[in-house]
Amino acid sequence: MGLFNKITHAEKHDGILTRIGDRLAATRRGLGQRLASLIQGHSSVDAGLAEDIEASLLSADVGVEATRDIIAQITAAHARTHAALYAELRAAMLAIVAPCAQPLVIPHDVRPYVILVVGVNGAGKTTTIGKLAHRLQSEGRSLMLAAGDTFRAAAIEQLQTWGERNGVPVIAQAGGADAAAVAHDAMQAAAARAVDVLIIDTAGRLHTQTGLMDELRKIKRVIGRFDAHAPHEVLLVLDAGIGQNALAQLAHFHDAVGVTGLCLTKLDGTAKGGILFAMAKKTAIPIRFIGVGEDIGDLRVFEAGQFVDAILPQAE
Ligand SMILES: Nc1nc2c(ncn2[C@@H]2O[C@H](COP(=O)(O)OP(=O)(O)O)[C@@H](O)[C@H]2O)c(=O)[nH]1
Ligand SMILES: [Mg+2]
Repeated sequence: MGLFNKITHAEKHDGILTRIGDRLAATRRGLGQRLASLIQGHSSVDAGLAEDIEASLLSADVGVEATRDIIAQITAAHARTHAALYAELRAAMLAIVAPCAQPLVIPHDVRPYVILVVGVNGAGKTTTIGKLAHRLQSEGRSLMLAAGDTFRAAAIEQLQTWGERNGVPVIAQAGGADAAAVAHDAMQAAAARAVDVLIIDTAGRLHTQTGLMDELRKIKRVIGRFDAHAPHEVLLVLDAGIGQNALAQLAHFHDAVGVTGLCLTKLDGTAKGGILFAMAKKTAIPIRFIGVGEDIGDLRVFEAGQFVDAILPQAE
């Protein structure tokens, strides 16, 4: 029985790995396979190889600092075999993202645990909420969603659709309503129904950024009146494909509402997955989840080793 359990667990792990590898295929091709073929036939790093590796890392949005770290580590390692060099490369990449692999832990004695989801239009907030609701529900939590993106009626309907798919109540008002009022209603309803987790969607329009940030601050204040520790998580959703812009977005949202965790979406559609290394190096902010597709199951807890292995082909 014990052995059987071990085998199925290992198989399950392999399955996830393969699928993540498939989903991250663009970054794997653009970064991982380029790195692998560059160091093919090398057992140590000379100046020419260092330059080529640097160019590959930079073009995949790994960023200057993380790139410098990786080059320094594989150069200092003085590997003598190709396998050792490859292992050093993996270790150097892992060392950068590992500190950010801090999963979202929702304590059982906080009710409702409030997650405020922020990010610019199109980043994937509403989709991430739908996936996250599904994930938390399958872990046995009761959920409620709040349609705090009141800017467009379509945004409210989109969240309601996710609510229906998950069988989760959605607190909403008509389009154009005050988002903070929706948050207020939701806090009240979540307490009345004793739900475990309340996830609040928000608007992300960019052209009135000051207005947006003021609105988010107001939502946060309203939530805080119900529970001084709420929101317990301010989850910033970022489209991984936007490259270095992701760092600027993080800075803006962090200044306004204090981001506590990240979800990097659309990693399935970009070769620029290297941005996670740049973010990790620059900010060390917890990366809670990655989005690897549009389906309900396409939200994964960010695991550093799994991520690096999905990007970097296994050494032959
Ligand atoms: N391929 C892919 N598409 C995604 C992912 N996350 C979101 N999307 C798509 O991105 C678009 C915008 O998502 P949405 O949740 O409406 O963004 P919002 O404006 O931030 O709420 C939608 O078409 C989603 O299906 C992801 O991880 N992978
Ligand atoms: Mg939305």
